[in-house]
Formats: sequence, structure tokens, C-alpha cells
Amino acid sequence: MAVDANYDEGLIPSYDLPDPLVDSEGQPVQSVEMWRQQRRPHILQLFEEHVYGRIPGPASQTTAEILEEGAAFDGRAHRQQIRLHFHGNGEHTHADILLYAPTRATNPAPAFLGLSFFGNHAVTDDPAVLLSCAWMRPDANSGIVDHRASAASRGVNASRWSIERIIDSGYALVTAYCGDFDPDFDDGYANGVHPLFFHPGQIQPAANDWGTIGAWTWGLRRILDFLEICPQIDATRVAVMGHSRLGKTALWAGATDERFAMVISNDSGCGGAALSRRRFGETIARINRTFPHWFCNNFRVYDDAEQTCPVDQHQLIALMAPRPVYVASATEDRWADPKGEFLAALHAGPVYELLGKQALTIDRLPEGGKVCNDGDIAYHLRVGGHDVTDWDWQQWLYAADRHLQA
Ligand code: GTR
Repeated sequence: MAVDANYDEGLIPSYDLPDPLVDSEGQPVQSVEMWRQQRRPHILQLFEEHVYGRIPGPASQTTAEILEEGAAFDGRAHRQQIRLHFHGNGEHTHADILLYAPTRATNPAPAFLGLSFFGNHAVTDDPAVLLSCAWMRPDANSGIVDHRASAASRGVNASRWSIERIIDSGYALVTAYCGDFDPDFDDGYANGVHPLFFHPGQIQPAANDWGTIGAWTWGLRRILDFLEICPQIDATRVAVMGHSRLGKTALWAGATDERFAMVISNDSGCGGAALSRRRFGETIARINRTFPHWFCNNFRVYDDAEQTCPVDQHQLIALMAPRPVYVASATEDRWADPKGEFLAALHAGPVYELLGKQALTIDRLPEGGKVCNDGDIAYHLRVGGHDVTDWDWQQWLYAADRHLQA
């Protein structure tokens, strides 16, 4: 954790938040139509231009190959492993999807979709899941040897994915490794999906083009394309979920693709749910320095200059409206600024209300262990650190039951 990070509420600079319901000419946005036709597209474009970069459409050719399927969890789930092949510009790359659908479902099931940090074999102890051959970040605790997963990598992140609870609640779980879309290191975008879209002679995205978070987001959207033709899944009832850097990604996926019916951000912090202007914990300058590949290059303009950024993260949450959005924080995860995450959820409220939806029903950061789950914006503050636990999943399932189950 950075020694120079501020953790003192008293040292937070005074700041003004850009109002999601006032347009660039200073006019109030008072109708649903004005929000839909003008203000929402403009805010989305500002996030593209200044924060995450623009994302291209599907690859020029995509094919799906079933690698394996079978019964899982004592027959309560049907497992499928699917390889999506992407072609473009004479380049090819692929991503492996792991899908568990509940067998007791008589109708296509609603689903949770989320990317993982260390591959499909890491999210479960199911021995039939194929071990990823992809590049991985160094992590001795995850059994990574020379940037590759090993037998010791199986199930290392299983505690973060309550798969049996999800299945037994009537949902499918769909996941893939983020690094299949773009390995998480700064290589100038030579690998991953970026080269499939370069213009002739181009070797770098433009300053307002996608970085790695954009590539992961693209991946989530391509998986959703696949779910639309997958008979076991009801693609109109897919909740996109992500933790930390992948929580930032889940939010950007929900903002750029309104097919996602529900959006869940866990401990997403700076560049995710947390308000940048608070400069609490991780800051824009710090995240751009440590992870120069995550955002678009234009985002660096706001290093130590948050107040000049035309958007802040409450407006990202507002882009989910009217769909349900769930922001989750953890008491000890101060690097991600739980209060800043809460305030972004709170200040997205006026947009939800304009659209006839229920904003957060509390206006102060709750105590640890408390859940505010009765609106279309939900928030909880788990007791503990930067992680995903079964307790988090219990809250998200409760919210999903309200919003996604017929
Ligand atoms: C940290 C980073 C955070 C968060 C986290 C994670 O190093 O500073 O923004 O993304 O990694 O993804 O686990």
C-alpha cells in the first residue's frame, strides 16, 4: 500500500461533483427523453474520451468451439467449456468460457457473468475444468510458475465464487480469464485483442482508444453475444459482476452495453465506483503510474488534477439506470475508499429517480456488516478486507432474486 496515500477524511480537498442532471450548457435535465437522447450519450462519450477509451464492435469473425461438457456438482449443474475464437486483421486470439447451468431449471436460466484473475481452473475445485495455458501474473500463492498456471493453481480462488450457492439458487455462472482478452501487463497492446482492430500500420491505440480495462470489457460483451445464442441461458437476465480491477471492468461493461440487466461492482475503488475527487486511498496519478495500460492515455491528463476531469464516478453509476446496480465495499479496503464508493452510489440517485426508480434508501455510509438492498441502487459494507466472500454472494443473490427472477 502506498505510503503517500491519504487516509484522513480531514485532508480530503473540497470538491464539486459534476451534476449528472445538468448538461454542458448548464441546462437542467428534467425529462426522461432528455436523459436518454442527450445527457446519457454525452456522459458516456466523456467517459470514453477521458477515462476508458472507445471500444470497437465484435471481431470480424467469431466462432464458438465446445471443448468439453458434462455433469457437475452431483448432477445439479451442467458444465460447458467453450472456446471463442476471434479473428481480425489476419490475427487470431481465443478465450475459454466456463459455464455452469442449473439442471433443475425448466426455462433458460438467468446468469452471473464475471471475469477471473487466474483462469477458469482457479474458480472451482471441479477437476474437469481445463487448466489454462495462458500467461498469468506472477503469484506464488496461486501456483503460478514462469507465468503459467500449474496443478497447484486449481481452486485457488474458489472461495470468491460461491458456485454451488449460485446454481442452487437457480442461476447459471459464466466466467472466463481476463488475460485471454488482454494479459495484465504493459506491453504496448501488442498481445490480447487490440491488434485485431489496428488500422494498417497502427501499433498503438489512439489516446482515446481502449486500454486493458476496455479489452476486458469487450470480452464481457462478446461473452454476452455468445449467451444470446446459448439455449440454457436467458441473456436478458444477465448480471455482470467483478471484483477490484474487474469491478471497474464490470461497471464499464454495464455502462457501454445496456443488454446487461444488472451490474455488480465489488471493491472496485479508483477508476471504478469510488469518487476520484476525494483523493482518498488510490488516486488517478497513482493508478496510472502503477498500471499505465488500464485506462486510455487521455486519463493521465487528470493525474493530480481530478477537479478538471469532466466526469466523476457517480456519473458512471448513473449510466446503469434504470437497471439495478449494486456497489459493494469492505471495511478494511481503505485503498479502494469505501466511503467514496458509497457516495458515488448515493449521487447517482437523482438519475434513478428521474427514471422512476428507487435510489439508495440511506444517505450515510452504513456500519460494517450493513446492507442497503431495497432500492434499484444497492450498497453494502462487508466487514473485512479486499476480497469476495460467500457473504457478498448471499447479498447479491438476494438482490438478483428481486430483480431478475420472474
Ligand atoms: C491494486 C490496484 C487497485 C485494484 C487492485 C486489484 O493494486 O491498485 O486499483 O484494482 O489492485 O485489482 O486487485
